[in-house]
Amino acid sequence: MHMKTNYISILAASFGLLVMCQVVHAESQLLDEITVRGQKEAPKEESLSIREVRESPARDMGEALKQVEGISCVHKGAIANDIVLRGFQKDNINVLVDGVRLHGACPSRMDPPSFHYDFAEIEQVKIIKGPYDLSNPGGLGGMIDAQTKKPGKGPGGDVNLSYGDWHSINGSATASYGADAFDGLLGYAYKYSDVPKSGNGKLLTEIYPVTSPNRYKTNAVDSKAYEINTGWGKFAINPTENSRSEISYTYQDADHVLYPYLKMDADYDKTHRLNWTYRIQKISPLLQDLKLQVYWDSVDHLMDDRFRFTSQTSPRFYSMSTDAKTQVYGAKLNATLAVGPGTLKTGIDYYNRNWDALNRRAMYFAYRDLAMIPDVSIDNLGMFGEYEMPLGSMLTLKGGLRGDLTWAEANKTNTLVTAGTSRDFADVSANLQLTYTPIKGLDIFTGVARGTRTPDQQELYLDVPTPGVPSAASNYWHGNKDLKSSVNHQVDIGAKFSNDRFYVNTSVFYSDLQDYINFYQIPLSFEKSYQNIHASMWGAELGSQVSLDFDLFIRGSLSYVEARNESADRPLSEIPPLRGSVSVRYDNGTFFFEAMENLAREQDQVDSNLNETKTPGWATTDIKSGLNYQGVSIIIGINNLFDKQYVSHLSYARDPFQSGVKVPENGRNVYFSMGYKF
Ligand SMILES: [Cu+2]
Repeated sequence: MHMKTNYISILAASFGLLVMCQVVHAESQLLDEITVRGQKEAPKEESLSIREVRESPARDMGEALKQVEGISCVHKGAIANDIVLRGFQKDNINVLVDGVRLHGACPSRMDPPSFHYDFAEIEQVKIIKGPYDLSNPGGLGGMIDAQTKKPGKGPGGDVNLSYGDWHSINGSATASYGADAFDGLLGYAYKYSDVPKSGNGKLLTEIYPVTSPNRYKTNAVDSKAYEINTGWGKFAINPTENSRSEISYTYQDADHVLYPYLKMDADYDKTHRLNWTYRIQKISPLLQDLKLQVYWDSVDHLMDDRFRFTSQTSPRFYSMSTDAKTQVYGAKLNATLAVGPGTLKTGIDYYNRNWDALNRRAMYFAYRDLAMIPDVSIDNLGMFGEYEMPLGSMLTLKGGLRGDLTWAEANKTNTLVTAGTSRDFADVSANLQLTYTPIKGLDIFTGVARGTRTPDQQELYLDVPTPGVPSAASNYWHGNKDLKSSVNHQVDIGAKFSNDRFYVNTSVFYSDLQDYINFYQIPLSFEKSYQNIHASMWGAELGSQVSLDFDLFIRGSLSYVEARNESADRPLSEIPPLRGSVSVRYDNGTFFFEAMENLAREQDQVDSNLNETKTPGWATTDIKSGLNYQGVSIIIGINNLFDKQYVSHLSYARDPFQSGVKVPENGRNVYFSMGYKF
């Protein structure tokens, strides 16, 4: 406990130091990042560059985004980390690729949206904290948009290969060509890993008691943790100087992905993503930008318990399986107009999201099929307008309004609903933002916003009845067909102070959540479901990056959030604890060395209704070093240097697919990575 308190005070002291530091030269990519973060991004915005992703041993975008203050992830195994923004997760946040809506197929979120794209496709990730993006429906907690690479002029490409402990491999290659009239890009990526070990030397698959029916079979314990192939292409034509039409397609095949967090593992995930855009700029002095986007994506996911002891006595090779499919198609038309002293952005958009999950379980004599998610379609039609204008030389005012109509309809029957059951929703989102710049380099941001999101297919119509007699060990998990849309009324205050050499960014928010959709245990029964509750959330983040003398850089971050179920007067479940990091880096543009300390406090804010338990605090150390020379980069790093055994608070699944154990984080791991860009 004393150690932890010390760490937190060291962290706080480092921030004091950061602010006081005098700063001088050192030309590098880092300075550009500091300039972008300090001067181009609003205090409520964050970004993650592909450099930061490449330097980390992260296996997917969820894990890579943990570097950003205010972002955590749910740890389920070696890969497929699910993003948590402040205290918001799942459908409370929008996780997009180039503005495309993409949803996972698994009802247990084995395949969150960020699982379905590869690093090598991405240039950078944009993050908006809070309900300030009106150009997409939902996202009452914020938005994360991964932006894909665009080909440069002439021939270009890059090759990356990283290799690390537990035979983890991440290799990718892209090739591109760009001319005035057209450009194109092709890419391929391969990822593989054996099961990682945690700090106690045990495999993540060895976390079960020897008597647990969910334990891995002997031959599966040390099998591969995942194997993923991704291929993509992008082709664009520029019919005129100010217009562009772009089409891109990605296919991803994930094979044999293990989830110690759950009772099942994934056999495969097959993902298609297709996106077409047509954009014209500078049409007239009034109409500055017009963009049409049409997209389609689909995921086919199969999971079962073939690697667990539960499948041992089954007539077939599994006792339980779920075949889940999802598909989204949609279109958006957005325009930017110069109206009066400011800029008006407006748009209309539509999407259809279908989700169908078939659960199959071994009963006494036969297998029984069940429409777990009964082929539910959600249609959404929305419109928005957002106006931004200067108020004198120091103030910028931005305000907007969005309206959405949503329909949900089940096309199959299960024990909860009959085919044809439907719901409709009408929601209004709005915000008003004021940015005050009293002196150059200081931005003070205030915002008030109303964000909304409709319940999803799972929260409405999911059905997983108990086989046999209900008991504490076999909970019934089902949706609630009467759920209302959640509404978030949020206030944000933030300040950012920056120059060419450093920035300090701080933000505080408060959310009043009406009809927040909460997962809960129905009292005096063996049932879990969803309910609308009154909840509240508040939190703060602090982030800073500083360039010092002698090519030294310091970076620090702190994130905190507290969330309450006001209806029941207890904490909300699955809220990340106080977290922070401090890093020191020497970087002369060619050579770098960095040491980083990651810290998390104990989480004692737990939901007693779900029997959530406390998670102790922890501290880990990472080091890395590398060379960048004429397009070649070489990096070697060690994560969790002292091989600490620790768990993240967000590493425990609940009924009915609870495995009963928390999944520990990876132990010490060494990684080596090489890249060449031309
Ligand atoms: Cu699954």
